[in-house]
Amino acid sequence: SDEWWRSAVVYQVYPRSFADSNGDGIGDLPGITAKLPYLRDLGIDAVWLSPFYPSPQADGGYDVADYRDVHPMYGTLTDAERLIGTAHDLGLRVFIDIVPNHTSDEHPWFQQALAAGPGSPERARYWFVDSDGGPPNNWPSEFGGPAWTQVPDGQWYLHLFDRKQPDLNWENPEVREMFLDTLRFWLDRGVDGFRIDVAHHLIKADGLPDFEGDWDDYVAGCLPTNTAPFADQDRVHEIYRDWRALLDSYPGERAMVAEAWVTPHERLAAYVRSDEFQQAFNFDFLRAAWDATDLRAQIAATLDANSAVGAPTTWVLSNHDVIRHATRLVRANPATAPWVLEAGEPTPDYATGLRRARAATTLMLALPGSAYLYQGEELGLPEVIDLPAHIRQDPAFVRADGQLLGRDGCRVPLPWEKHEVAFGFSPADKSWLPQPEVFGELAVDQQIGQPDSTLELYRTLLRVRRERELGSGALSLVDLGDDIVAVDVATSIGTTLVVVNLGDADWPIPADARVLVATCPDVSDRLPTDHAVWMA
Ligand code: GLO
Repeated sequence: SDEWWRSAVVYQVYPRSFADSNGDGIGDLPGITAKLPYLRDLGIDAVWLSPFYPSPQADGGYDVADYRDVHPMYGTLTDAERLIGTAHDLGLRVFIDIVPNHTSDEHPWFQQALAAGPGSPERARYWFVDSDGGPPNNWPSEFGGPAWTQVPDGQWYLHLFDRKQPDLNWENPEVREMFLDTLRFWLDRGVDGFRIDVAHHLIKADGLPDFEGDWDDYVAGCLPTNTAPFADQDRVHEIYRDWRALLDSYPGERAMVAEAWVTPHERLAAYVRSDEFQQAFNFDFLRAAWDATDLRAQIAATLDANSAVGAPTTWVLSNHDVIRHATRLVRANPATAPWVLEAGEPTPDYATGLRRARAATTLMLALPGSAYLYQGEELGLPEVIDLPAHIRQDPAFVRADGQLLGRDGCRVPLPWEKHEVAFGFSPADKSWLPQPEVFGELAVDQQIGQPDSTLELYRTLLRVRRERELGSGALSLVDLGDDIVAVDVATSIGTTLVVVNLGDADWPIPADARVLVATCPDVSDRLPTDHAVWMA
C-alpha cells in the first residue's frame, strides 16, 4: 500500500460557490467537472466536495435530507458519477462530505418521528426527551440559544447545531446501519475518501448531564473537549473502527478524515490510530495569531502528538467555516473565536493580509504531512465583509442576531474571468451572493501566467513540494531568531530550509543559499517583513 493520503494536498470545493454551469447563479456539479483541469494544473492530489445532497439548505447543505442523492440544483447522481470519473481520468482523487451527527428536520426519518409520537421506534433514532419547565439540560447550540427545541406534544429534541439539524441517536443500531449503507453506496460509486463532519459529537454521555464548563473556554479550545458531555466521548471510536473496516474491504486505499474540534492534541491523536481515521484536521493554524512564538509552538506540539501514533499531520489555513486567512491574519482582535468576525470590527488591511497569507501558505506547504486548501485561497481572496444582512444565510449570523457576521463572507462565488458577467462564475449575470469589485482583479484569468500572482505562487509551491518530496520529509525547527519561523525539511532529494519573517526588520539571506521559491520577486540578499522563502 502506498498510503497516498499521508502527503496529499486536498482542495476543498464548496459546490454552491465554485462554478455554475446552468445560469441559475448557484454552482453545480457539471460546473465543478468542467473546472477539474484547472485543479489538476494547480497541482493538487484530491478534491473534497462539501455536501451536495438534497437539503433545505438551512446550513449550507450540512442539513441533509437524503444521503444518497444529489440536490437538483447541483445536478443528478449521473453528474456525480461523471465528476468522479473525470477526476480519476485526470489523476485526482475525490473526497465527499458525510454528516452523521444530525440529519435535516426534513429527512424522512425526522418527519416520521414527529408523526409517530413519544415512545415510538421512530423517535428513538433521535434524542427526544420529556421535560417539564424548560429544556432537559443546559447544553447550548453552536449557533446560539439552547440545544433543545420543544415539539407540540411536549417532548424536546436535541440539536447541537440549528433547530433544523436534529441530532441522531448513535446508540440506535438502525442509525449505525443507515450510515454503513450510505458509505457503501458512495464507495461503490468510486469515491476515494470521506470527510466526516463534527466527528467528535456523535456519542453523548449517559444520562445527558449538564455541561459544567465555561462555554467560551470550550469554544476557544482551552478545555479538554471531553469535559463536555456532548463531545469527544470515548465510545465514539467504536463507530469509526466499524467504518474503517468497511473502507479497508474496498480496493484502492479509501481514506477518511475527521473534522474533530478536539483538544488537547493527545486526544485528537486518538482518532488517527491505525484502525480508525487516516487523518484528522489539525486546526491549530486557524487559532494561531500572526506571531512567531505561537506558530513555532503549534508546529512542535502537533508533530509531537502525531509522531506518537505514527499518523500524518494535517495542516489547514482556511475552510468554509472560518474567515479567509488573507483577512484573518491581520485581524485586530485575533483572541476572539477565529471563525467569525464581529459586527463593527474594523476592516483589516488587505495588502498586509495578503502578504501574510502568502507567507503562511508558503510555510504550510513545506510542512510534512497532508495540506488542505480551500477554494479561492489560491487567488488570495479576502473575506467579504460588507454583505447585506438580508442576504446572509448562515445560521451563525441569523441566530446571533447579526452580532457575528457568520460564515457567508468566505463562501462568495469564485471569480474566473474579469470581463465576464458574474466574473465568469455563471453564464448568466447571477451569483447567489454578490461578488465585490476586487474579485475582478483577483480572477483566475488575471493571475494565470503572471509570475508574481498568488495563483502562480501556489502552482510553484505545489510543483516544488512534489519535486522535493516535502510532504514526506523529516522536519525540524531551526532557531534563527525570535521573530523568525524557520524549519528544515530533509528528504532523499536534500534539505530545504524554509524561513518566514514575522519581524519588523529584513532578514539577511545567506550568500550561499539557493532560493527555490519566495513570496516576493527580489530576494537575492534579504527577506522583508511578512515574507517567506524556500532555500536549498
Ligand atoms: C463545521 C461544519 C459546518 C457545519 C456544522 C454542522 O463544523 O463544517 O459547516 O455547520 O458542522 O454540520
